[in-house]
Amino acid sequence: MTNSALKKFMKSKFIVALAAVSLTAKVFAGAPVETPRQHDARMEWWREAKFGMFIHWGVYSVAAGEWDGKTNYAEWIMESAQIPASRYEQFAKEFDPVKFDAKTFVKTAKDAGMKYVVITSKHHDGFGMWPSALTDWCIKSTPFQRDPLRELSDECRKAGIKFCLYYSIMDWHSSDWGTRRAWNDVATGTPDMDRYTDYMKGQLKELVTRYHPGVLWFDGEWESPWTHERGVDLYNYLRTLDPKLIINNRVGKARAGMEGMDMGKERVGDYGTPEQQIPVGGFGPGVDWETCMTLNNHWGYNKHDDHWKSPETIIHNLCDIASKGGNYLLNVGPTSEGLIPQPSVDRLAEVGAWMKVNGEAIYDSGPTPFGAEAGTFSATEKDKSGKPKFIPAWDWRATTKPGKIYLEIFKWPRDGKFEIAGLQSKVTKAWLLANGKKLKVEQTAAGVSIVLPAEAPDKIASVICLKIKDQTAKVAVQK
Ligand code: H79
Repeated sequence: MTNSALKKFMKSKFIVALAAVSLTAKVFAGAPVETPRQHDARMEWWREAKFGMFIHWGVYSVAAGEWDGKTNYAEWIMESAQIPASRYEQFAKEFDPVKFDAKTFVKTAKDAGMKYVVITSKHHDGFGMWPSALTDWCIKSTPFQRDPLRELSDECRKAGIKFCLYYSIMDWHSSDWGTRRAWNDVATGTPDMDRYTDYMKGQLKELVTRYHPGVLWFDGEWESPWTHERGVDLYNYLRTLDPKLIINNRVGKARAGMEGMDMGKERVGDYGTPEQQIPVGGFGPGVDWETCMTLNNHWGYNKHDDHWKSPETIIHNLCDIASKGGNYLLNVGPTSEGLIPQPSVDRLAEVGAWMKVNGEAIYDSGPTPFGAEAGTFSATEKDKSGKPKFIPAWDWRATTKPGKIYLEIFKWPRDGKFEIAGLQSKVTKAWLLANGKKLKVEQTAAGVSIVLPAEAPDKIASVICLKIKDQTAKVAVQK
């Protein structure tokens, strides 16, 4: 299987690399005292879950992304189109999502293989999707005399799905948010961030005590009225209200742009939040993060947006993210009638069919032992220059569990074998998740070669499970 040149190459160029460079240390500061074990216990369900549904739903869905002849709006429409708050308030009068059925939402998430749901309780427009005692700018002021958060949280609990809430710190409607828009014609007095923070705490207390969210997902923290100190104080307040709560990093100010990870010392919150992107190379072990992403090009409902991601893209993203140690929070934007758009439902159903067969490789998995980005080298084949043939990472991904490696193969090899150089742990068994079919493995010091059937069992991603003798895979990775 090997030749002496290859052996020499491996000796000189391979290094044992089990840990990637960590760009970001663990993210939490100013938290109520918690041992690492207690922290792991609190994060446990979230780390196992891997795949969740984001729901961007609010009165902006009435506009359906269109205003004054322009059609590229969604949940940012109030700001982007500079709609006077008094006019924007009319959307609430027209928000009557009578077709909303929480059971259907939860079924769509569950059938997709999702384990948690994060719904916007309040987006940047400040509108509350629950009957708040602290403001009329909420679901109380719509014809829809129901409580969607109550209904959804109840159904989630019944279905074993974790119910979680998004909450925007920035508020374009409030009189007290520190950077008041010129078109906020309903605001009065002078903005007062202390009063605003009290209001937020009051609303969040309502949300935590009524709906018991597993996660509070903050956003809109970047404007200057919000400070690190306020972030730490809010984090501590909420963890005191519910010690089990998980809170994302956007409660604080340390997020580095849309990469979503905290840089510098002033870290707050429990996990990083890359937005619309998958971090190159991941962050190595010990860093919790979640990529949030849209299914088309908008978060909130936009009736003109047909740029749907393919099931292939979504499944590959899910594998990619898991192989880098992250979670995938995938968004739907329901209509003002209360329906998840059918193209979203269709795609999620396809992902769910894949997860039903292959979910074992994703849930509760750890990152790849082979290095997140580079790919690997063939154990036997050479390229034109005589070097071991490079197998680029876009052809496959890997995830791990104690004593197991899962290979998610995107592009089925045409030569009937899949090869990984550098795997030093003894493979005792190999099989396809799709049909349980056992696969022949040849292993030498250079790596393994897995003999495959001619046809891929899954045209999007076929998963091979390798049982290995070590609990943690030993791998020599080419630098
Ligand atoms: O709720 C969805 C979007 O409406 C919201 N986040 C997702 C989950 C979102 N808010 N803003 N954006 C998306 C894009 C805004 C980016 C910027 Fe910035 C705000 C660019 C400059 C200020 C964030 C903070 C990136 C750099 C600093």
